[in-house]
Amino acid sequence: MKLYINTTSPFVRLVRLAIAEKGLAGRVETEIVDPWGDAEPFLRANAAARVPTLVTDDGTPIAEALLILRYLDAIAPEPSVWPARDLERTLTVAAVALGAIEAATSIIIGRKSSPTFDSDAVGIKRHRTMREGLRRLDAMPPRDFADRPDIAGYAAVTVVDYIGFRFPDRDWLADLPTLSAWRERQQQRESVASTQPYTLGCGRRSNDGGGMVELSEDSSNRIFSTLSDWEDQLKALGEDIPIDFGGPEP
Ligand SMILES: N[C@@H](CCC(=O)N[C@@H](CS)C(=O)NCC(=O)O)C(=O)O
Repeated sequence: MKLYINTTSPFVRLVRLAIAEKGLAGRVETEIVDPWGDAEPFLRANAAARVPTLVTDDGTPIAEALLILRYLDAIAPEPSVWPARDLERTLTVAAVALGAIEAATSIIIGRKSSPTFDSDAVGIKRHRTMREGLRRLDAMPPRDFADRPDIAGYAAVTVVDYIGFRFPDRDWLADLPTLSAWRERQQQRESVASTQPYTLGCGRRSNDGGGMVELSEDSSNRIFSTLSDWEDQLKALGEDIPIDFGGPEP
């Protein structure tokens, strides 16, 4: 399978968390793309040209994070993304976190067309959604990954890290001790530690002008976990053309 990703997207992270927890990493080749670059194979796989996009082993494209998660549950049922036990609570918590993820990315994307997006009516509502979402997660945290990795935990860890990463002007968890402690406890989990968002990298643009980054054969078979991991792979390529993945894409 091929998964089109970037290194920052919270929607990509939801999928990468499930891939790691389900032990599927060895079956998924990842390719970093610029979602605004319209690289041909990526655009062919997803008319919306958004990450994540999965292409299955038989070439079937599947876009949208939640639909990809549905597929991953079908091919690797355990641990289930949405286990039957306590399903209602799991979905409630996940919905709060997913709402805040949507709000955060809509601000980052909104800034591309309107520099005043944050202070416009929609931006103000999105900021409230982030604040209120985190407050509700503090009141109703998910299970620890060690207990059960599911959609609630995936979405909560993703939103906490993404908001801290993209909106670093304040300490979002300062008044949220329960959520802060919950996040801290997940840090040792391999899937969590290895999927944190990061920006900036160096690589080699492919010649088709589509914005793809060429990676060595063996490095393209894995998910990059940290910036230094990414840099190590690029050093091995011997290429040094800066490519900024930390630009406006969420
Ligand atoms: N609903 C989609 C959202 C995906 C999404 O918005 N991805 C962003 C990166 S976080 C993207 O590719 N944006 C490019 C664009 O909006 O054209 C999902 O769940 O997968």
